Formats: sequence, structure tokens, C-alpha cells
Amino acid sequence: MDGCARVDGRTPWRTDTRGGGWVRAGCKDQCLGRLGAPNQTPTRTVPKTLASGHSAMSAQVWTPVLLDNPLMCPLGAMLMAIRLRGMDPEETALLTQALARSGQKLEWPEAWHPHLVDKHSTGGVGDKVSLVLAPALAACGCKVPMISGRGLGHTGGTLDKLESIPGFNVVQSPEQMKLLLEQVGCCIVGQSEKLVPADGVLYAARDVTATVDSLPLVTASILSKKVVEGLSALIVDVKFGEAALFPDQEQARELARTLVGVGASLGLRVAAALTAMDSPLGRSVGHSLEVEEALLCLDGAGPPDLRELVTGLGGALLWLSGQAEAQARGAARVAAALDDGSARGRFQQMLAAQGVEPALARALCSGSPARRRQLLPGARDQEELRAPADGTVERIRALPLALVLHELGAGRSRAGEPLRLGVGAELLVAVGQRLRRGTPWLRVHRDGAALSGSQRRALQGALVLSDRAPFAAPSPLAELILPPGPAPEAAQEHHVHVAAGSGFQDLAPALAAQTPGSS
Ligand code: IUR
Repeated sequence: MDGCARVDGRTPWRTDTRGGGWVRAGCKDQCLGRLGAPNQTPTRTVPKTLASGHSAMSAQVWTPVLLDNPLMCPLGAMLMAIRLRGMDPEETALLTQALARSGQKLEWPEAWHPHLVDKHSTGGVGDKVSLVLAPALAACGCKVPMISGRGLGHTGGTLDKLESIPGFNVVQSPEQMKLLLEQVGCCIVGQSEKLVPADGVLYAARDVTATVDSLPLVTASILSKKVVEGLSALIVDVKFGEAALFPDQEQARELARTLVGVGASLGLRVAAALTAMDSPLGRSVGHSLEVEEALLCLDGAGPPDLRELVTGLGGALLWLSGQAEAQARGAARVAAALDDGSARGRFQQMLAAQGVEPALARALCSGSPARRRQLLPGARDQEELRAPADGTVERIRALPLALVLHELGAGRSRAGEPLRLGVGAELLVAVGQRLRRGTPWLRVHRDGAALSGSQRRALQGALVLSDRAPFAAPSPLAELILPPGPAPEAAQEHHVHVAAGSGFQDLAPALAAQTPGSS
């Protein structure tokens, strides 16, 4: 084992010239024999195993092995082989099951079953939907046992955002989760030693081996957590666009189809929404700032694109699980829970039940935006950027914004690295708005020195202006891919037709209509 580092992101990976796989720098041969037959280097064995169609079987073997021994260098080779060669749906389903079985399956009372729903995202800039949607669904009578990810993107994930709230604890045992669902209706927790531990190992290893954007690995990672939750319905928000994991909409659609299909083969009712990720979602990016914006949405206010995504995804879930007779009806119920304060009430209860001082949870949920800002970790300084010319805001490019915020400490470069929770940016203008030269359009919250010249240039490049007349920003919702099989019961009762198979549906018109998915 000499010289072989843990999969913790500290040691750089290099290509293993003997086998074409990836090993830790300094890794000696002694640690390479663990996956394959004795004296065979797995950097040779693993791709061969994959090529001969036994990857899923081997996945069932190596999943428990990697848990006992996350020191293994061949893990990187396996991941890279999967990324390069892919996996068929059957293999992906077996890998998903193997990951799910690495921990406990959650058990719920039978009566909860129709109400058990969840949402997951492939990750986007400014994506705080889960923070709002989980309590909103709880307020609509759902049970939401959300096992979330830390985020492999530039600015952290849902759990990181929640951890900017002092005291919030993302590690909950299955027993605590049950109590939370009984008392509050929702919880947001992380993968842990008891919950899908193998996904935790793979997640960290993918982050440092350039294997995040592998379709079967994303599918298995997301679905393994959801299989464990024992859901009635799941919706996955699959992002496409410049700042998405799969920028190309066709590729994102392929991921969406795989999630729906593999989910169905595992008995999980999965729908996938394709949503645009060219501009950030909402007006805030960065941990504390996103919690503030989630609270605004829970006040029944906040940016329209965020509210639209929350109500759209929530409406689809209520409909898919048979709790609403149409997507539009479900969306209206989620909107009502935001407007009448019941969703915010559930959020407050969830915070208090997950470790936040009850007085702080109350102050955050009932306080003014200014008071909330005082209660959450802030950055030391703020710096504004001004519009370089007159024009209409065509787009605010999420990618350069996220890359600069990453540099300022809002994202991790290595698994386990601490984040600067107050670092982020507020968009002071909206897409479609007319701007005058010199108007402030971006406020950056930073801890360190002033923005460098190149950072300012990159940020100014994110503002795309045109000569067009002002326009209404388009909806981020592009398509909804439905699971195969019959319509949900409530929908059938109301003669709502669902296309057979996992055909594509256009979610935006479907939300407006009474008969979603009809064709
Ligand atoms: N969320 C997950 O849980 N896993 C992934 O691989 C991605 C998002 I990308």
C-alpha cells in the first residue's frame, strides 16, 4: 500500500502508462491487485471486464470491496473505463442496485406510500429549488425523504447551501428521518455511512478523476439514492445549456430518457424535466445568498423563474403520484402553499428538527430580508459591476459567473474542501430588461482582495446585451419526459390521457392545460 493515497482529492491522478487507466501518483503495484485475479493489474482487467459485458456483475462485486477499501487505485480506472465505454441500461440498473444495497433501505408505514415523492437535479448555477420544493410538497401533504448531493458543479450543492444555516445537520439516521417525516413531512439529508455509502465514495472519486459527466454514472448515482427512499414518484430536473453538466439538449435528453427507463426497470416511477441552464436560476448565486432567495420564494415572492420551476416540478410530482388530477392543479396547490406561508412554516420546522436553534429558525423564516442577511454568514466586501453600454439583457451567462465565484471560494476544487459560505453574487437586472450604460448589473460578495482585471473581464463577458425591445424572460421548463405505463389513478379518474411509453411532453403548455401529456 506504500504511497497509495486515499480517495480524498489531495493526491493528483496520473495516467497509468502500463494499463491506460488512472492511478494515484506514487501508487505502487502492491495495491493494484484487488479488483481482478491475483497478479493482474486491474487497470488491464477492468476495461476488459467491461468490454466482455460483465461490468454490472463486477459492479456488484466491487461495490462492497470499494467500501472496505476506498484506498484502491483501480477505482479511477473503473470509472474512466465506464466513462469511455458507457454501460447499457441493464448494467446501469445493476450498478444502481449495487450502490443502493451498500446501505440501508428506508422503511415507511404502508399508508405513506402514495405520498412519498422526491425531486433531484443534475445541478445548476443558482439552483435552490430543493430548499423550497421539499417543504412546499410537505405542506401539500407529501412525505419527502430527500437524500441530496453535495454538488459536483462550480458552486456547491443543496447540502452545502443548507449548511450555511448555523447548526443545520445534514447527517440524519434512518430513524431520525422517519421522525422528521412524521412530524414535518420532509427532510433534506446527505448520503452517509448508513445511506448509500458506496455512492459517497464514487461521488468523491468522480470529482477528482474527470468522470463526473458519465451518463451511466450520473444515472446510478442519482437513482441509487432514490431507490433507497422507497418513493411513489420521483422527478429529476435534468439541466441543459452552457452551464449544465450536459450542455447539449440532445445529450441531456438521452440522460433524461436513461433515468426514466432505468428507474422504471427498478420499479421506480421517474419523470424527467429538461430545464434550461444558460442563465443562473433566480437572481442569487452562492450559499447564504441562495438561502435568502429560497426564503423569498417561500414568502410567496422572489424571482418568477424560480417560482415557476418549483411549482412546475411540484405540480408534476403531485400529478404523477396520483395526488392531483392534473399537473396544473398540482402546480396551483404548490403555489398556494408558497403564498399562504404553509411551505415556509414547514421549512422552519425542518430547520429546527435538523439542528438549527428554534429561535434562529423562527427569526430566519419570519424576519425581513435585511434581518435574514444579518443571521446568515456574510462575505467581507461587496463590489458592483456596471453595464458597459445601453441595451436589452439578452442573457446572463451562468458559466463565467460560476467560474469566477468558484475562484473566489464559492465552490470546491477538491472533495472536502471548505467553502466560503458568504461568497456569491446578486444579479441586479433580469433577462429581457432594458439597461442604460453605467447601471449596476451585478453585485459580487467577496472575502478577499478586489476582483482582478481578468475576473472583472470574465464577469462583464457574462452580460450579453442586444438591441432588441424588452421582452419577458422565457420559462426554464422545456420538456417533460414521462414514465411508461398507465396514467396516475387520480388522473385516470378524471380521464386525463398520458401518452404510452416515455414520450416527450412539452411541460409549459401542459402546465397551462387541464390535460397534461395529451397528444
Ligand atoms: N446528483 C447526484 O446525486 N449524482 C450525480 O452524479 C449528479 C447529481 I451530476
